[in-house]
Amino acid sequence: RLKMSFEARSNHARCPVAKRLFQLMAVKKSNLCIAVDLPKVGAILDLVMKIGPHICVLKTHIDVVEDFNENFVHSLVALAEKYNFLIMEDRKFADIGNTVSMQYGHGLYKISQWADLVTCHSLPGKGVLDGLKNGAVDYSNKGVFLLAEMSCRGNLINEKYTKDTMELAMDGSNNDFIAGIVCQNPHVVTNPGLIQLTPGVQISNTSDELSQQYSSPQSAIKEKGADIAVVGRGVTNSPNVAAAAEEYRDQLWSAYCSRIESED
Ligand code: UP6
Repeated sequence: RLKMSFEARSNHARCPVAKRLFQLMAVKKSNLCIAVDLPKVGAILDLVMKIGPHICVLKTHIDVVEDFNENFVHSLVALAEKYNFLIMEDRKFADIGNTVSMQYGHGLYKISQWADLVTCHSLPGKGVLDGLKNGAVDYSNKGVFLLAEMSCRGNLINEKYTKDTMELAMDGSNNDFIAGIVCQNPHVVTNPGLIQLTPGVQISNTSDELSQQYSSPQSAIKEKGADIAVVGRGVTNSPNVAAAAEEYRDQLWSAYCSRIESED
């Protein structure tokens, strides 16, 4: 997987959204996902207009938005079409099927109506995925990223949990819905059709005060095996977000090119 191009890997994807994302990444030459963890819709939309040209995925935490309204998600979807990126709501679903079905399709946010991708903990087992499928109007154009590992220091995930998560992801009844895996190590994802998403990437810091741990763009792609790197505050706290997004995009894309081209 690590030496294959995104174009070639798109043929291995079982989930239609993963196939679309591989192709989008190859065409746009971007493997940058930006996390827009900001509280106001105006600031989010303003940021997205600046970073849109550089990203393959925009990652949201819709429940940190203070002035949420439906027009906001319509604007986000319009920007996703204009700049050609996918929207991932990082909800980290982790409950019984019936509950996640409601959380995904209903409530204030109606996530399934606007997010192409969502994140999900594997902790509850297969039921959480059945619940998500149930909460989507048509799950054939939706995808899930399962968390097999986390970036924060002291997290309770162990090797068995990671391995069992991969078994869940590869299960024949789910693999058309699993777009990828959130993890931190290069050996977790072996199937070339799955996309490795790796958060905890920053150029100027190695940690924050709340246990987050960072690696550099190069290390995320070449040592940790990320296909897509998630950058949050590294871009959003920058005085020039467009320039910062471009810098991360260039570094991440060169690291991917060198990974697939190198001899080792
Ligand atoms: N995230 C992590 N680590 C994980 C999973 N998800 O940091 O293991 C998410 C956070 C945040 C983003 O919820 O939205 O990735 C990282 O943001 P940062 O770059 O500002 O630390």
